[in-house]
Amino acid sequence: MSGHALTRRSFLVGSAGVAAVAAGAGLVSLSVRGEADADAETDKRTEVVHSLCNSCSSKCGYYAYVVDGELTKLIGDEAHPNAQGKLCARGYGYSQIAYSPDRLTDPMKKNENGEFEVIGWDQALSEIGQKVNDIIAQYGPEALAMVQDPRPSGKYYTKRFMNALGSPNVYTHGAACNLSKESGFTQAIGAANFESDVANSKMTMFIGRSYADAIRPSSVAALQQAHENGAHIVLVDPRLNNSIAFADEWVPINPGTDLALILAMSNVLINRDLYDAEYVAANSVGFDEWASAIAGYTPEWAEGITGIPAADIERLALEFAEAAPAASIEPSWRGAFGCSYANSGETARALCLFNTLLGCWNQPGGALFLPSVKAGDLDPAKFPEVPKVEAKMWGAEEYPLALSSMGTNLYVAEMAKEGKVKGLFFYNSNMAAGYSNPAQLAEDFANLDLMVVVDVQMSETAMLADYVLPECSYLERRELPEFVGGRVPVVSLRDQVLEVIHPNTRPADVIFTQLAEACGVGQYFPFTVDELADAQLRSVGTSLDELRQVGTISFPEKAYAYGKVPEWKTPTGKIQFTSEACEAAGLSACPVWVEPQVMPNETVGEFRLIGGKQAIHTHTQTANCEPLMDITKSYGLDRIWINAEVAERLGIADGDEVILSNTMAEGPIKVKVTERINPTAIYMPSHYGCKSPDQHTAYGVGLNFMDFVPFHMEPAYGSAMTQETLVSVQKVGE
Ligand SMILES: Nc1nc2c(c(=O)[nH]1)N[C@H]1C(S)=C(S)[C@@H](COP(=O)(O)OP(=O)(O)OC[C@H]3O[C@@H](n4cnc5c(=O)[nH]c(N)nc54)[C@H](O)[C@@H]3O)O[C@H]1N2
Ligand SMILES: Nc1nc2c(c(=O)[nH]1)N[C@H]1C(S)=C(S)[C@@H](COP(=O)(O)OP(=O)(O)OC[C@H]3O[C@@H](n4cnc5c(=O)[nH]c(N)nc54)[C@H](O)[C@@H]3O)O[C@H]1N2
Ligand code: SF4
Ligand SMILES: [Mo]
Repeated sequence: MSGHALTRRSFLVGSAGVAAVAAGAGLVSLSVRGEADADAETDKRTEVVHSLCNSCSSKCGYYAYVVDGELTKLIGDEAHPNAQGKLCARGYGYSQIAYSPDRLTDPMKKNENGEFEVIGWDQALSEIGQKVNDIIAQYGPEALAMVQDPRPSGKYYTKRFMNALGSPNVYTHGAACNLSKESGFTQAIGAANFESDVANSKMTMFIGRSYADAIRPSSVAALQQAHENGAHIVLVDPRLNNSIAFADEWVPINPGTDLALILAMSNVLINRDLYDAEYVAANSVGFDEWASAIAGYTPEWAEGITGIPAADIERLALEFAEAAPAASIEPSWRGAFGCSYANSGETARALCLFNTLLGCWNQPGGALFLPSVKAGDLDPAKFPEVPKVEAKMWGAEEYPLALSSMGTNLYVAEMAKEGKVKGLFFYNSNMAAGYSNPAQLAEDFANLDLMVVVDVQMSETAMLADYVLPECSYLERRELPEFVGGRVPVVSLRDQVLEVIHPNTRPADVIFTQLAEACGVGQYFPFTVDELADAQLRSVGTSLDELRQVGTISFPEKAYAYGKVPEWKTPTGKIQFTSEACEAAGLSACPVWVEPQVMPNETVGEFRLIGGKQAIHTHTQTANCEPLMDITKSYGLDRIWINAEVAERLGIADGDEVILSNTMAEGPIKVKVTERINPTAIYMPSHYGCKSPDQHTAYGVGLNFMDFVPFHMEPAYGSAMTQETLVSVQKVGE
């Protein structure tokens, strides 16, 4: 156990460990949190506070060093399962948001000329409260909705606020991220996700997932370990991503065709009797139906669709059979089938079924279901229960496979257009830049009677709002405890690192409590965030004070053990090769080949536009961060990628400027010419094209991927289908 790995029982020892590590690193000596020490030579006061990064959903834990009130240093928390002692560049760079000159500092209201005016909190709250009540009186609480990107306090308070008003409409970012993947997995295995045991595997295949670009530090460490252990690591990606540093093979698949690859590999395993028949018989339903449905999906068939030679598809399947059960297809996150295509949900289902053929669930080196801990029941006298909202969320009927924990907020935009949703709140979400067809979204949102955005900077979504409410940055607030699953599950704290910098900013818990009061439902919020945090922590045997001392507390008694047969939480209690819900939603009962909605026609110069993360940026939210944008500018990272042979044919050289266009949008952009991309695709990094002039660093750099994506939703699953789009390029001056 590392010096930072603290358990409840060992926490006193652990606290000393923190001090030892810090002292060893040449810093001032430290006692436990809160007891600041003075540096004798400089007379500066140093405090060390545990917090969680807010630059992406991994929310890595770290220790923040604050010298005389200024943030000076971050050190990754070794006890945090996602950080394992390391942070990525974004974790460091994004911390500067606290000091950004572009921060929102006061509540604002849009006037009749469409300009924002600073107003006081009292006015903002009472006007929003009045409008919410007018909407409820006229249209009912279903006309209200919330879009939020889950944050420790935010996910609790936003849902409680909406439910208290009587609305079930609480949405995450899923429709533009991993909604199809998690919904498809749930149909097949009754769980929204799993984790491949990459480090201990003999073979792992990544389908559109790059640990080295779309970083989580613990994942990068696992991949490096796998590489050192000699695992066979295969990257299926139209683009040679940076994970190749720790991988053996690149399979440059035609984008949108991963389902065909999985079906054909499954076909090989079944035809050659190389699958775990005993495991399948004991744990699943519908296998025979699927086996006959995919009998025609031979490697030769798949070659014509995927562009991968049949011999390679067969070889990969045989290598899997050889390596099983210490092998799996990794679950991915977003890139290939989180929300990209008309076949994304079905690709997710097929992936789980392929892993089932390997018999790899909960096997060393296979695919694991890791434990997590959650808060127990709280005293209802102090934390009154909000009455259950019976109504279904918008989109639940039209997209029945979409997990209700995420929902499809694109459908909410449709409902705004149709006048059924009248009041829309956004928390930590830039939907108007990060979802398909931002221009249409702006038109849809213009129909709202009330649009409220809670943000830290003037996002594109905030620009459209009636009211903008400024949150203090994540370094200036303490939040509810965050429970994190893993080999050893933990609970970790985002504590307040810095004093509030702009006095008129407030944290989410205060904003939503005060909004609730202003809307007449304050009776459901008679507690402070500290009281709630403490109650949640006591329900799992610790306390806020204890967690504040150490930052992360683990639950070793809940640690993962290999070999357990999972409880399949599907309607049949088994792994479902066939799903009644899928059939009822108009899909095939078992996953079969589904064509992408559009396919590029090379002869007329069409390419599929694909996206992907860069290691130094997150979505739309870090482009305004100067230290990170400097890296973009130094390396020309906003360029699009074009295959070298294609470029030669089109007379385009590396560094040339082209016009990228389709029926939706067009714009100038420089080109990186490379052999690292499939010739049918053009890659555009997904972090640029900011249209908010108040973001002085990000504004106008590069193009926004989403401008080129039509507004449409994946049948049954409800995702944005962000890569069902074609583009062409023309050299500037031709
Ligand atoms: N163009 C583009 N679109 C994307 C993606 C992309 O990479 N590029 N990625 C997709 C993926 S994978 C996902 S998960 C979704 C994510 O979708 P979003 O959650 O909408 O992510 P961001 O685009 O980063 O926008 C986050 C917003 O929260 C604000 N914010 C940051 N910190 C705080 C805070 O402390 N408090 C509050 N209240 N607000 C804060 C930021 O200023 C920003 O406006 O986007 C998807 N869409
Ligand atoms: N640096 C960074 N890291 C992040 C984030 C971030 O914004 N920036 N966001 C976090 C979040 S919320 C998410 S969802 C994850 C996303 O994690 P990933 O899903 O790994 O991220 P992406 O870069 O979107 O996609 C991975 C790869 O998919 C490839 N790809 C595109 N289309 C296809 C296809 O049709 N088939 C196949 N096989 N591959 C395809 C892309 O070329 C890319 O290399 O990253 C997380 N980590
Ligand atoms: S992966 Fe990087 S950006 Fe994401 S939470 Fe961890 S340190 Fe922050
Ligand atoms: Mo995401």
